Amino acid sequence: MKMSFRWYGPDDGVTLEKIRQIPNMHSIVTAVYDVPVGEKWSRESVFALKKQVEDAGLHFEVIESVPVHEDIKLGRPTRDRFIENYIANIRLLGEAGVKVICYNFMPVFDWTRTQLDKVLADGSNALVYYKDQLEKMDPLTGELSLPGWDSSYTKESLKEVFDAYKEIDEEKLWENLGYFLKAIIPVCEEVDVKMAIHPDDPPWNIFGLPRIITCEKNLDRFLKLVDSKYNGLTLCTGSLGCTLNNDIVHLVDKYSAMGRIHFMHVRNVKILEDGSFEESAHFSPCGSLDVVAIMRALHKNKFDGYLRPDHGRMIWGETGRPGYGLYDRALGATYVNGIWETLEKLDR
Ligand SMILES: [Mn+2]
Repeated sequence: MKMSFRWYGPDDGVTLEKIRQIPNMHSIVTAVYDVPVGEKWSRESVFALKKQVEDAGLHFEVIESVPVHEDIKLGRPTRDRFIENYIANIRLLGEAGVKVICYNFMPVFDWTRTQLDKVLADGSNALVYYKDQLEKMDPLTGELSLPGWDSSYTKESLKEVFDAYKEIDEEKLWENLGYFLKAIIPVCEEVDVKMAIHPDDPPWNIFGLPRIITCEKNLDRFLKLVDSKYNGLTLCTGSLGCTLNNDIVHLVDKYSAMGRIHFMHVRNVKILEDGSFEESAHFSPCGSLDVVAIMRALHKNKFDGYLRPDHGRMIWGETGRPGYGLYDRALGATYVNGIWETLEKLDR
């Protein structure tokens, strides 16, 4: 298990120096953030990023994300140009020593929450998804914008892309994902860069848009689209685990035994009675997931991929990017390190 931490680049208040001081920290998870979705990243930006990370004593081996242009998801005739750019980025990142690329295939929006600063009983605040709040949200008229969403959409362009998705059902989205994978995975095999798709978050259709990376049956189907270890998963426990329909420990065990998990996102969520959820501290009793059982499954299968503590709460008065403060994620990393060390020693 190689511990890693997401870093949003030089503008991130959580600096590389701070991240390095978390025990057992191995890799930085980052991206080039100033290039529009679908375009080629420059050699200068990628190698400057690599140098910064390595100068801080950390490895530059995981990219999250290289975003997939909407035309690829929609299967538009223009997709081939964007796939060519995507392949150029894979080759460039491979040259820079990157081992894993995380990406997702969610139409229009990345992860969705209904509130970013819900105050919990202990005075910390966290990201939450309340079904009743979601029903009142309309991205076409509201002012909704979440971190991680492509902020380049105007109201008109958002309406245009929503209209385009009226023609795309789940089967069509599968077809477009297959087309994309068949083009890129042979290149990944050639340059030794593993692709790791992030599950849809939350794992159900939202605002009428289809979502397919949601459950065991669909993960099986995904892995068979191109049956290569280079076509793998980012197993995000909080994304797949916010519904009781997914047995996270089983999924982690099954896919790590197959060698198809290249990147783990470990966080906890508390599932509420109506199917809403709140992000919680990593410690198992704080949420609905058994983090020890998740780590035990990885350990049993000799997981040697990357793992990062995913979203944390805001604690101790910290402010900053929702979900991506320093303190609670550092506590999460330390908690996971402790579980892993225990498993290693019990095994001897
Ligand atoms: Mn995640």
